[in-house]
Amino acid sequence: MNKKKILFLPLILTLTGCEELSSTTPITTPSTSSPSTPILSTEDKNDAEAINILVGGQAVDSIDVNEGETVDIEVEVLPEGVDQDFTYTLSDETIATFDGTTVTGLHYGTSILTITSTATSYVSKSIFINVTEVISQTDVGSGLTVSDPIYIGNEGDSEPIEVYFLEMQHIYSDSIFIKKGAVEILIDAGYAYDGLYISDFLAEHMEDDRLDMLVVSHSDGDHIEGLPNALADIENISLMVDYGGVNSGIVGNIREEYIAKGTQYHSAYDSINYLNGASDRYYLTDDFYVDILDTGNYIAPTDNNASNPESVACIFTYKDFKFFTGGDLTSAAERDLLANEDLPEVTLFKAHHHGSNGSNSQDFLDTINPKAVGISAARADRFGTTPGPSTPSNTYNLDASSGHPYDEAIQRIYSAPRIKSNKNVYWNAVNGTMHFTSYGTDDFTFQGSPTMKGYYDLTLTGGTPIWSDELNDFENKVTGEENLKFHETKAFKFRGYDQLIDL
Ligand SMILES: [Ca+2]
Repeated sequence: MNKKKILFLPLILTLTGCEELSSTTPITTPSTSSPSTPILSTEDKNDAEAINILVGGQAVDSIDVNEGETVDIEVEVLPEGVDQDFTYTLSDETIATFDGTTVTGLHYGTSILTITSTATSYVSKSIFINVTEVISQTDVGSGLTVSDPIYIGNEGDSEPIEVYFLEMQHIYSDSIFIKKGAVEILIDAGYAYDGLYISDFLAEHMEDDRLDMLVVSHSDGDHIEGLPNALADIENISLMVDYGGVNSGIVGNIREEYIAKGTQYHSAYDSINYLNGASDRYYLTDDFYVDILDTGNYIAPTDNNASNPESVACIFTYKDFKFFTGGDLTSAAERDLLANEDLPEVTLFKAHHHGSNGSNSQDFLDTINPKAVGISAARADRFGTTPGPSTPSNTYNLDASSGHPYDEAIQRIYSAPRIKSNKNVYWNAVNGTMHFTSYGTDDFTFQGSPTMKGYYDLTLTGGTPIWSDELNDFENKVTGEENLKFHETKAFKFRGYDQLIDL
């Protein structure tokens, strides 16, 4: 039994907005499980030397409380046996309130509670009250207006937006995952084998079991074949937007399966033409939305399959952060976009078509003037189209004689105004799965991960791949370079980029 005297306040309110009471007026302590205010001998009054704030009998320096929940506190006076009156202040009443015995969490943040002896002002104690937000979805809206977003509830007001470029197993395939708290979006899903990894990734990274939006950019296999595997454990999807056309193949099956479970579905064609209840803007939350952009190329409802120029182009906006992603759009489609849309500058751009030379035109890049570019390409891939072990004879693509990203496209990306100065170019082959984070500014932080596959740098061995029995791989393999910018790694030497690009 703790021999120290525990006082269940009287406290004297000094809170702004509260009625101030005279120093001789103790507040009646609400009677809960606490004992009533103890009567102490008056000769000990004003002799307090220190106080502690207790939760569950333990002195604390901070309290963690969820929004809407309460914590009871007590004040311990030292030395024991002293009667005392107190005042208290809270640094932010919008975050938490205190009624003399109970702290109530109101809103995410930290407030400081200070309790001070009325008789001896230097006898005081301050603690942090940390209020944790409660993430919960109460409903699914239409997404058509700011007041009826797809995610209704608190998705995590304090959470940043995060954009992941997932490292794919195949040389060129594509999958992007976006999350803002419990609002989660998947864009494309690579090849079938990639879908298995994506499924594991979703299980690890999703806050809940509802995918809030699925975007399918176009019908090429390296963007859609992984969908069934990727979505295998996803029960619900709130909104699906894709390239449109008739229901057929993998994507047609996905549409039918999820529409039957209540998914709101719109094609890109319907979205820019406001048909069948669609809109060119969908609100995920009240301050996070996606605009479907008019490329002029979206396939009609009667068409089948969408190729590169018919990819869905969209910009995700969270406050001042903008992410442009447009599948495999070609330079011609980029020109159409420039003609049809007044494009803003963006924070992050997914290089079109894995950094292809037939995409990523200079006018387009200069207009959207990205602060960072991510290149979704796994180069170099020893596997070709089927993942498997390295063999001395499987030098697929080690010579880098063709493909993505392409030298001249890289040069154009590095010529875009902001990239020219900041050189924020990232590439799965070097950076593994790439993770961009922003708290709603036109800025980001970047984190790479060790590449699952590594890449192969022929400059390490004089331009010729050399097999190592000891490594059971090529000596040219480069792995584990974490969190490094493209230009800070050996990646650019892979194809002589150090000579091509004025770094
Ligand atoms: Ca969700």
